[in-house]
Amino acid sequence: MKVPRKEQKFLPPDLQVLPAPEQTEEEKWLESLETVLEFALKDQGPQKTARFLDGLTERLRARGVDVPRVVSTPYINTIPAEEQAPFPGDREMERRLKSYIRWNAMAMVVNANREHSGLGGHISTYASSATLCEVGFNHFFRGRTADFIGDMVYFQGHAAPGIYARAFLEGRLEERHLHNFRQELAEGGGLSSYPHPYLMPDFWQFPTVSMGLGPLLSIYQARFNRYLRARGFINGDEPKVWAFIGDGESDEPETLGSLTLASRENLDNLIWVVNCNLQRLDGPVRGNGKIIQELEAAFQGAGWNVIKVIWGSDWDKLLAADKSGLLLKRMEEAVDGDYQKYSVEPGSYTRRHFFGKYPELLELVNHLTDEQIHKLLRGGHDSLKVYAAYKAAMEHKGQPTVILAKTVKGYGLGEAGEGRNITHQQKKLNEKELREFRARFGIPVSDEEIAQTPFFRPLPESRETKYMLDLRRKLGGFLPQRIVASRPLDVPKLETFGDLLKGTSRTEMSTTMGFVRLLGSLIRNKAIGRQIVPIIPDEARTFGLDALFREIGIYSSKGQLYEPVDSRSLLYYNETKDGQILEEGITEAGSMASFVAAGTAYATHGLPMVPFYIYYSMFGFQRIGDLMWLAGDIRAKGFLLGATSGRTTLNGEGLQHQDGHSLILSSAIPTLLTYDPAFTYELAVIITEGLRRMYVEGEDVFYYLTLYNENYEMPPMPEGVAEGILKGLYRFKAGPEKKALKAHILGSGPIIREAIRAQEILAERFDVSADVWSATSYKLLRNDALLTKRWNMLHPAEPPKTSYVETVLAKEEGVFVAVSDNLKIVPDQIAPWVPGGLMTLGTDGFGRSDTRARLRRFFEVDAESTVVATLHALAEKGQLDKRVVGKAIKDLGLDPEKTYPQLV
Ligand SMILES: Cc1ncc(C[n+]2csc(CCOP(=O)(O)OP(=O)(O)O)c2C)c(N)n1
Ligand SMILES: [Mg+2]
Repeated sequence: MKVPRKEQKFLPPDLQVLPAPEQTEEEKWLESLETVLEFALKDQGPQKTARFLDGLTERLRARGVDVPRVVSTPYINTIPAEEQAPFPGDREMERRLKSYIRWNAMAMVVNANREHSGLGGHISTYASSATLCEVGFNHFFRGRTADFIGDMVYFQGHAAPGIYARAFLEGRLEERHLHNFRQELAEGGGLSSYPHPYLMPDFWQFPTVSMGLGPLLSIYQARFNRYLRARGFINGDEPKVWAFIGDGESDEPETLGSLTLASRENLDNLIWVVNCNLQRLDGPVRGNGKIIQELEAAFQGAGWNVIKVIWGSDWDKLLAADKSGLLLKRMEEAVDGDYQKYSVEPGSYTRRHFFGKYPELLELVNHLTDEQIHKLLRGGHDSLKVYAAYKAAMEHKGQPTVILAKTVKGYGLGEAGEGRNITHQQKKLNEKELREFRARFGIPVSDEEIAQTPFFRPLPESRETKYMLDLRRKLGGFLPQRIVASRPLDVPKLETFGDLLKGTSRTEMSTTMGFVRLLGSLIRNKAIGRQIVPIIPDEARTFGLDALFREIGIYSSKGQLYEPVDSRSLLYYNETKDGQILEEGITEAGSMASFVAAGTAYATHGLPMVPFYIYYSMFGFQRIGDLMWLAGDIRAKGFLLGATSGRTTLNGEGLQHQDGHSLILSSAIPTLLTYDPAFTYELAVIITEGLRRMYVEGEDVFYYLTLYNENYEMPPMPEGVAEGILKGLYRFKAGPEKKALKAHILGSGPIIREAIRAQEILAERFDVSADVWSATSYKLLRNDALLTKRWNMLHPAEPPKTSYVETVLAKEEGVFVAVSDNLKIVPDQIAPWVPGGLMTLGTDGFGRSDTRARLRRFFEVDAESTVVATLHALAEKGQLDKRVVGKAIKDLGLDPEKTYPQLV
């Protein structure tokens, strides 16, 4: 350790090497290196010097010298001015067009909120990203043509006004649309607040506004594009996937969580643009630091190509003129909070506080007025810099690229919000602010009109419009645009799954095993087998899907570079370049992103792919519910399979694993059909119908099925139950005739077997005939009942209709009891339509690890508890003496004083 002499006195005596008057060898070396450095700085400037040093470090490393890795580079543009690709466009024309778009984007929000305060919307985000978007639109984003699928662009969700404003200039939207921004229920419809394919299915492709989901999806989309290519589904020009992301958004774990997948997979078809306006909603993203440097380190470490676009062209001259290196030093010293301040204060402030720190720097800007200093552009507002960065990103090979572009939030809003902490939520501009905006961007709106904030669009025959449309034409057409043109699939008929329909007679099987067989059969199906995309987050062995490893292979862009340890076994871990399985590792979010990419391939690629995503049901809606909600919005198709479901059926894993509520969470997604099947034939019926509805009829729905791991004998499919299975309820096993009392027990999943056992006890010991029903979907029963009820209310003069559940149960006598391995609220969804009400048993409360039998007694969903509940329901109706219930509790061994797991 070399310690400067003046600090040595703080060292313990044995480490002090006093005196050392002579120059050491090391000091001599340093001195000569400094001479070289000084020469380089003077002659070549700081940027080049920094690169020389980088080069030198690389050479040292190549010779085996252990130079510590640097994860961030100097706070300047990655592409030096002299290496910048020339800008091919008409700058003045593009500036004008961009100004009109800025104006209209602002006007949309201001108008909406003037008429209806509280509608909201964002001005300042697009104001900061206009150049980033426009350079892309004019020069890079390729539209869909007959032989090119088009680039896939994820726009920052709350920059939507800018995207609408551009579509308006292009003639794709009219004034009335812009007037109805955020007023979708207005006459003639309106524009959705954010990108929502569900609401604007011909326009938006990718929902993004839930922070972090867009970035995550874009990585998996780029990877899925490669998967389709590797499997021979697509060829020709490769689309680029672009994602525009906020710097604040980078705080979301979903944003940065999958970066290494993109580099590992060499996704050079992926370009991220992080709009580093240094602010999020409340204030600065990293006031005390530098978000660009922090992100550079993260991306660099994750193996991405990083291009920083920090300074606009005006700074090139200053950097070149600064031979002292002090400008770079000052740039590095100032924290983001300072830079935010410079964007708010006048140029005189920046002169004094930024340049003024070192007298040499003051000289550097002597020739500039305060106004000119204030207007020194940040890189993300300079089309030349942005163009050069995009071009370099397009050409970069072997890695994904991130462009970190420094901008000003609310750029152009002046006192109405530019760089201010309140800018994110600024929705109103007063007349003075509007006039300033107009002047700054040269908007041809008259004094009389300005207070009305009219939209402005150059005439179709104007040079501006022609210029803009011409560029789009050359790039293949408009964007964003969602086009669905995929062929229907030749889906299998139910008989194909004969094995699952005829039952297992004496051998035992779980619904999970049944599903694995069904999936195997689908994969082997000649017509659609190749279209099936099995997705698993590291649980294939848990669910018994490992047999597929060898059969269809695990997708890996690298193939298998090693000999797997189990290569001699039949089911070895088989990674191949054209593998069909997406084995995602331990990432439910990543797996769901793959589901979305595969489930939307019918639109993004015109290819009907069928994802089956199978996972631990507890780590689905509970963990990544927002992504599943998005799957509905983006109109993804496919099957979600929540395996190891049931709070008592998955028994040993305990509290964190045992799911009894995914059916409730999933019920909230409007286009998701949820099912809780008990038997393998039910699975076959539901999946066959799902394939038909989604891939033949083209319905934009998707499916959630719970799967359980309890083995039991699977009965053969009874006659005539298909409709009931699909609608949510059918009689599975009628009770014996000639009993004194009548009851009905609705069971689902494996708990139906407790219902069957209860049926036997009730008949044998209590003279009650109970029918057992299989309730496959309470959600669908309820929705149908709700719709019927509403129709009846609104059509008082017409004969009332009856819902399916009412029709089926109307003729039945006796009491109704429901039991399942889920929260009581799951069956309770249909209670209002059950004649005489519903007595429900369920698994409310935190799970425990124990045997199934003990757990079922604990949660009171076993046969004995079901018997008592049925007798209680009969007693409540006055059909049975309550003392019989008391005796049953005792005889069946139930403890009336035990606490119930649900505590509050
Ligand atoms: C998951 C999620 N959390 C919170 C929000 C609310 N929200 C919308 S924009 C925003 C700030 C975004 O800041 P940044 O990502 O830096 O984007 P900028 O507007 O600065 O470009 C927040 C918190 C959201 N849309 N999604
Ligand atoms: Mg921001």
